[in-house]
Amino acid sequence: MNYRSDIRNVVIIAHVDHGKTTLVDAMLKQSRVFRDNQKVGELIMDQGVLEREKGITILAKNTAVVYRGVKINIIDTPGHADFSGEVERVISMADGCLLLVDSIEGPTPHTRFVLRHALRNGLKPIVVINKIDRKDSRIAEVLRLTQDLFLELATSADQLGFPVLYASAREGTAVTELGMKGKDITPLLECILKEVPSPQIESGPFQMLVSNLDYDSHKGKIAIGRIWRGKVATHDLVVSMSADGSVAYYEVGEVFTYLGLKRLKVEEAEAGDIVAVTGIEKVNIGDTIASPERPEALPRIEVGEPTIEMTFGVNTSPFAGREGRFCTTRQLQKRLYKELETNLSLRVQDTDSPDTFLVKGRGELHLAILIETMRREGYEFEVSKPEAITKVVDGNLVEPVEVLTIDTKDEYIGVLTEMLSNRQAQLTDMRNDSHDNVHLELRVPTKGLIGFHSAFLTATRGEGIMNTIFLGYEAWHGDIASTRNGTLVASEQGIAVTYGLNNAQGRGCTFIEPVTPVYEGMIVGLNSRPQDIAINVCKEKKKTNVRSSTSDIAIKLTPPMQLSLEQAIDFINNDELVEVTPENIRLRKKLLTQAQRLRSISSSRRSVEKQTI
Ligand SMILES: Nc1nc2c(ncn2[C@@H]2O[C@H](COP(=O)(O)OP(=O)(O)OP(=O)(O)O)[C@@H](O)[C@H]2O)c(=O)[nH]1
Ligand SMILES: [Mg+2]
Repeated sequence: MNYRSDIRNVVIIAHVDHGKTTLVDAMLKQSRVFRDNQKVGELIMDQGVLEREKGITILAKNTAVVYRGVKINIIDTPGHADFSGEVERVISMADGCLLLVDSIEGPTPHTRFVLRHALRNGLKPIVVINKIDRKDSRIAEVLRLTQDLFLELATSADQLGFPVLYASAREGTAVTELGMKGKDITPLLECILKEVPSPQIESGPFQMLVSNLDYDSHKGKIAIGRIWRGKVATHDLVVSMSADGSVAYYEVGEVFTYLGLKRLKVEEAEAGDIVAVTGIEKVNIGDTIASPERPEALPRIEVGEPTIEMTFGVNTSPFAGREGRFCTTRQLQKRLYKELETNLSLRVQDTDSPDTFLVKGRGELHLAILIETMRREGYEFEVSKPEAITKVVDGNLVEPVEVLTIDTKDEYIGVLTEMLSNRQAQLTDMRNDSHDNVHLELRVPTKGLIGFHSAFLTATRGEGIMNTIFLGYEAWHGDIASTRNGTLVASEQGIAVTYGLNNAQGRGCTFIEPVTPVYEGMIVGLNSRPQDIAINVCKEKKKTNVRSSTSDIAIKLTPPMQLSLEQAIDFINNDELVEVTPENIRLRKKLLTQAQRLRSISSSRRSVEKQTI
């Protein structure tokens, strides 16, 4: 075995918002990979439109900096639990990891999840306590908690001797001892050079594991991954080995390595490096590309199972086809199956209905991002309420369970406890500090978390942070009754008017503005009572000869509650759908006419009565 001392491969892992992408900014800026006058801003690696809008990383990405003649390949990962499949996808490219821990929040259940994964993959860890510039930081305590986490998770004694750095990613500084004045990020780069093992390489015929894919309109598919053995050069003949054991021959087009935000075209690249190659038309993540001399497949990338599912169907609303560019079953099916090529923790299945597909993901945000991406691409479709994926193990029904952590103010404990007990949550830990802050940890079945996020934000008036992480499967805890009120349902197709909406506001709150086109069965508001009621929001005031008083003319409507896509998905019940188009997000009943809905209620009642007889 040989080592390449001119390369280091590191992955940055942490809980959401602990500062991974900001730390990459600091390394990129210090390595002067930008022109002096280039405006790069912040969170440079978060280039996706949704990443920018939401301020979170969604996809893991590669970059590289050169420090003292050594190329450091850096992989930035998302910290949100819904995207943990991304961490699993890229971790095998690295030899070391930077575990970031926020100096206030400390290690979280997600920090435990990513660290466990990194240690199991044999990565050499470096701990970076970040945000030390924050006044309320509690560095000593956070370090102790991180050490405890290592004691719990280390698989060998040498993993316990991890180096610790203290950083302010935002200021671009890191120090090795607390109290030292930070100047730049050099101590971190030095530490990476010293602590992260040089990549081990095997000489022999070329072999690389594909960990990511990209597309280019001219170059076609681009396979990205680490070379484990040998070299690859332009025009080399290679074989690609897929999951079903099939083998295809290709000629390599171009070979690229990383530097800063660019890919550099190179004539050849060698084992230990992370490269992007073109010319391999049919390749998927997890496939091995190798020399035909020794076509041996590397172990495939394993990612955890999805926990929730929902249906994606062709839009069946009366407004179908009006706003989308891609509306047919074939287009929807093709797009969903294409997503599987890069979105490793997603699953798509056909259903009994040819127009509907079952899509499974790691959480509501995972699926919501897919929906939002598709709608921006011009797709129009309808989705159902997400549901937890249950399984039968040894004849017993089991369901996914998650750890929920909440940080909020003391005053919300009462309301949260009530909400959570209705959702079958069990409190496992509760800690207060001297400033009326409370930290709660609970075990909750995934089904109890569906729709919880919006309710949580409302209950805590935005003064709370919640995070969840998958724990495992447990015996079915029983059904949860919906606690949501009924809806206000449009009884006729037409254009909503102020008078009609004002009537609706007498019953509850509304979701739409005047002049919004509506159809029969569309949900236009939330009733203040448990039942659904049909209401004609297109109804105009009767014109009479009697002159109306001014108060009659100037009806003042309360501004509507406008639901975002995620809130809409959170909101609906099993008998409802969200209609998604590039222009609108509408909520609707599955059964559009009131007669159909009444018939369905009475038939379900009859079946309950039959069972009780
Ligand atoms: N005060 C302070 N804020 C920081 C520091 N590092 C990051 N932040 C802020 O923390 C927030 C989250 O930073 P990100 O770099 O996006 O965090 P992340 O870990 O990449 O988040 P995800 O990719 O979504 O998991 C941003 O508002 C940063 O400006 C720091 O050292 N000090
Ligand atoms: Mg990030």
